[in-house]
Amino acid sequence: MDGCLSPTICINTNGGFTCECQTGYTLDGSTCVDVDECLDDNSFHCPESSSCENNEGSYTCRCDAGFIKQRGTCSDVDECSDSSVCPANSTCTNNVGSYTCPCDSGFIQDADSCKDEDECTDSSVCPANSTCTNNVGSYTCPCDSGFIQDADSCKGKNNLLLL
Ligand SMILES: [Ca+2]
Ligand SMILES: [Ca+2]
Ligand SMILES: [Ca+2]
Repeated sequence: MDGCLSPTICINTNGGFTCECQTGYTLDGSTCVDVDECLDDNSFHCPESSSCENNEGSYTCRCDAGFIKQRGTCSDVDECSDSSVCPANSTCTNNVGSYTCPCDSGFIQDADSCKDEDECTDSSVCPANSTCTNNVGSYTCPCDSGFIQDADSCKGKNNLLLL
C-alpha cells in the first residue's frame, strides 16, 4: 500500500504513513463515510428560519420557504415587491415567512381571485324607494321615479316641495 484512498488523507509518520478521514468524514471499518451533520444538533450551525441539509463531506443550510439567504442569515422575502404576486383588486400584505392578498373593499374572494361583490343581493343595502344597481367595486342606489335623493334616503318629490 503506497497511498490513501480518497476521501482519506495521508498523514506522514516516522518511517511511514497512516490514513485518516478528512473533516466531514468518519471511519467506518476501513473506509471513510460522510458524516450526516444534520442528525446531531451540535454538529451543524444553521441560522434561524433555515434547516440543515446533508451533503457529501459537509452540509448546507437551506432557508425555509419565504426566506432568502442574506449575509449568512435567512431574511424574510418581501413578496409584495413583485406587484404581480397578488390578483387584481387585492392589496399585497407582506408578513414574516409569507404574504397575504386580502381583497379590496367591494370585492370578495373567489378561489385565487377577487371578484366584484354584488351588494344588491342584500336588499337592505339601499334605502326605501330606490333600486340597487351593482357595479364593479361598488354599487349605487338611484332613487325610483317620483323620488329624489335627500341625504341617504329617497323622498317623494311632493313631500320635499312642502318643506
Ligand atoms: Ca455530510
Ligand atoms: Ca414575506
Ligand atoms: Ca359591486
